[in-house]
Amino acid sequence: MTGHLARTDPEVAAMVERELERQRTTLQLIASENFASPAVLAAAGSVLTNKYSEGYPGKRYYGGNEVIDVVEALAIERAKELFGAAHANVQSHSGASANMAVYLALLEPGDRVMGMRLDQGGHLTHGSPVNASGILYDFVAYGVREDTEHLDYDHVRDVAMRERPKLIVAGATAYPRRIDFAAFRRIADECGAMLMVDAAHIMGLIAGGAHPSPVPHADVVTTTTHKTLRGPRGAMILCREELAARIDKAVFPGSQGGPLDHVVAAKAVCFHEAMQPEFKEYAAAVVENARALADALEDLGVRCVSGGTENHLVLADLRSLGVTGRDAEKFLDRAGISLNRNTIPNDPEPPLRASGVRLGTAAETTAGMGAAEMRSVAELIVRALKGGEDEIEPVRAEIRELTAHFPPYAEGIPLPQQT
Ligand code: DSN
Repeated sequence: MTGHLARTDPEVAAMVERELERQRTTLQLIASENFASPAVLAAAGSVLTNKYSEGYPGKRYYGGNEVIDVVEALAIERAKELFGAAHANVQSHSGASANMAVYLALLEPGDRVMGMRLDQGGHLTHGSPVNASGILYDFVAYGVREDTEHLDYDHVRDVAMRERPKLIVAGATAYPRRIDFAAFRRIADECGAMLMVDAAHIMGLIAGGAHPSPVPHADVVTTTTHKTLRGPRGAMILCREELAARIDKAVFPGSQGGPLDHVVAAKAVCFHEAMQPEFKEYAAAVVENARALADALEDLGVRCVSGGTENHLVLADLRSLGVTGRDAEKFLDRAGISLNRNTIPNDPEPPLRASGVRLGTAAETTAGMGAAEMRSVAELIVRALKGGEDEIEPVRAEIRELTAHFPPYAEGIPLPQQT
């Protein structure tokens, strides 16, 4: 080990190496994760981390921002171009911060907001009672149909007309179907609400044309940049021009201090990558792989919530295998398969146990896996869950073999010993 990190702090350098090894030799099926490109990692690990730049391009509270101004303006222009948005704020540190900034911009404490039920796919920041969103605002929820497990837009409309929210939040963390943003817009208009779309999970699919865009329909769109969009860990907010000043003010000084300029630069790189023709192929392959994974699981007797998928994720109902989501998550971790437990709609189990697991294809598609590998993945998962302890080691060995053919960062990566 000869690089700076290895020389200065071999302990941390070893951890970075160990995590890279884990990512290379186990299956990454967590639906909110991906492998950011070496270019994104390089920008995120750059000297831009040294700068303070509270404010916005041309209006900073610190000197020396002539380069940072150009970087942030470039990220903003690319975000607007990529998604056809009137305004972009690229400073949000995370999806949760982005959502809270939007609420700060558009709502007064106590205002009524409508979001998707958390146990049916909504996010913590869509009104969970233990999150600031649920503490500060009066959230009411809509859900999926009991029979189809698809969003029921008549039900969404009924709740909206009854509750008259000031803001409707569309978007989810565990919903395998396309979302009809035009329907949400019609409902918002009818009940006099604004519409915010939390597109964090599907933003890469939108960028690549594999999911319809919410941008023409929503007043505000929030997203993380590290899920299907495959950028650095972070977030951004897109909005109509009329809301631009309110949104910017709610991010800084409303809820954040200095932006993470190295991450803003990495977001610019990720937008550039998402504009390339290959990204369209990538987004289509992510959806195709999720469909192949769902089909294979169903063939093996595992029910997929809503009957399958139209995006990057699959929600598998494990009750036919007699295992809870929690036990499956722990067990599969030991077999080299990384995913997370998840409630299924109307789950008989509490969230900590849950009846299902959520699987996503964004990361392993980046690594190069295709539909044939997804079938193998489904077989290995079912084999491990049915076989118990005896199957852990054999499945682990097969995962090692499979991932050896699809290593992330095959093209090289700045390792601690090199930088
Ligand atoms: N934790 C993210 C996810 O896994 O979907 C959402 O914040």
